[in-house]
Parts: sequence; C-alpha cells; structure tokens
Amino acid sequence: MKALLLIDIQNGFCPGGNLPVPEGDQVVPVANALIDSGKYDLIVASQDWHPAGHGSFASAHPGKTPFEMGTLSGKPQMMWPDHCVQNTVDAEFHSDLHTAAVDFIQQKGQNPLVDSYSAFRDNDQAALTGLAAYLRNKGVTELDLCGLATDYCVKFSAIDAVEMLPGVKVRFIEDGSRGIDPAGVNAAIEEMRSRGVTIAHSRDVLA
Ligand code: VGL
Ligand code: ZN
Repeated sequence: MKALLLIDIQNGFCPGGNLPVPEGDQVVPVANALIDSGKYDLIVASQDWHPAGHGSFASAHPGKTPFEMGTLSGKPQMMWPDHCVQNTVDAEFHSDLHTAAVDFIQQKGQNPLVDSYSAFRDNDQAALTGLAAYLRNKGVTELDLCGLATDYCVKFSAIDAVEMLPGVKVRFIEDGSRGIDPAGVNAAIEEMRSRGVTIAHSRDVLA
C-alpha cells in the first residue's frame, strides 16, 4: 500500500503568498506528476489551517516582528507573518495542484496556543492530528512525501512518519519540495536521513 503525502502546497507558501517559500510554486508540477503517475494507492494532502490571531504569528505578540524568535506557551517559537488563516485564499491549495485526486486532507495548526509543523502532531507532541491512525488503518507500507517547506513542515512530518508508523518506508522527494532557508534545507535533509528517511527524486518514483 503506497501513499503520497503532499505537505502544505498552499498559496501562502508560494510566491505572492503571506509566507512565500522561494520557488514554492515549482513543487506543483512535480507533485502533479507524482499524483498522476498511477504509482500511489492513496493520496493525502496536509493543509496549514490557522485561526486568525494564531500564537505563531508575530502580529499576536506586541513588539515582535516576523522571523525573529519569540515564545509561545512558554516555549521558543519562530514568529511568522500571518499566514494560512482558515477560509482565506492564502490557505487554499495552489490552484494548479491536482486536488481532485486527493483522497484525504489533514488540516493542522488550529490550536492558537501551539504550532504544528508536522502533519501528524502538534510541536509539543501532545495532540495528534489523527493522520498516523488514518494511514495505519489504510494499511500503508510505503509513504512518499514532498511539499513546503522542506526545513519546517516537510522535515517534521517525515521524522514523525518514521517514528509513528513503525515498519513504513518513508521517502522524501527532494525535487518536489522547497525550503524557507537554504542552510536550513541542507540541515533538514541530513536530519531526515539520520532519522531513517530515504532521500529520493521524483524520477525514482516515475521510472
Ligand atoms: C510552515 C512555517 C509555519 C510550513 C507552516 O508549512 O512549513 N512553516 N507554518
Ligand atoms: Zn503555519
């Protein structure tokens, strides 16, 4: 049972969005090729889905500006620009993404008091989204993932997949992903590799 997990391929993380990832829109054709490949039994997409005023937003912390560190519920937290607010265009999937083929959408980041980079659980690792149970129930044995952003939501999702889905082969599709910070991307790839994630290219899937 092979599944594809598309991480946060939303307007907010593409050029013109509120938290644009450089070349973020370039993951869309790669994701579509994977979706249309016929190689997957199940396709899941995660969606960053914050309430207005979420605690990860710099705007919720007087005196803070985006991309500096702050605190949220007593823990260090990157201060982000307002992004992916529920029911706004910024939170919608990129309009070219082949969403009609998506079997299940996992929303995340709804709790204003904790951020959720991983599609599987909040950053404090307390609350689960339910995605691990969903994939387990479907009998998934191989999980490929890609999307935005490599150094945040993709990395944390890949590492959680290895940890929370024992026995499942987890692959990161490098060319179907882009990161916020170039140095962060290299570190993220090394961290994923060291945790048991296979680093792959879409051509490996499409071959
Ligand atoms: C993300 C920062 C804040 C991501 C989401 O999708 O990587 N990054 N929220
Ligand atoms: Zn977010």
